[in-house]
Amino acid sequence: MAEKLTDEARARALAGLAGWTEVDGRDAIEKTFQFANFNQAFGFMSRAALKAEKMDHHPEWFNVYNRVEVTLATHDAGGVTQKDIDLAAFMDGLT
Ligand code: H2B
Repeated sequence: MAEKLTDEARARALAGLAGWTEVDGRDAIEKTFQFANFNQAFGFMSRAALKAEKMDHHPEWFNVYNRVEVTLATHDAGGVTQKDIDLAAFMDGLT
């Protein structure tokens, strides 16, 4: 099972990811993606969903029209692991 990152390792990983921040009161990271329209937002979600399924690692997310709010944590580990960092980087690469 993936191991929870230490505070230091998580901070270091976040420093290399644009726009991702720690969630208040929870060991998780979050980012809000903004797109031109729903079509773009849903295309992003579709591509991310295929990757998530392949990784067996799934996002928590909320979509309204052109906005996608994403929270990443590894539920089995109770916090942020390298899997979350990898999925975050993949999502950034889609934009
Ligand atoms: N996604 C996330 N974000 N965290 C998990 O711990 C997790 C998951 N576990 N997707 C997977 C599925 C697990 O429940 C299945 C049984 O492999």
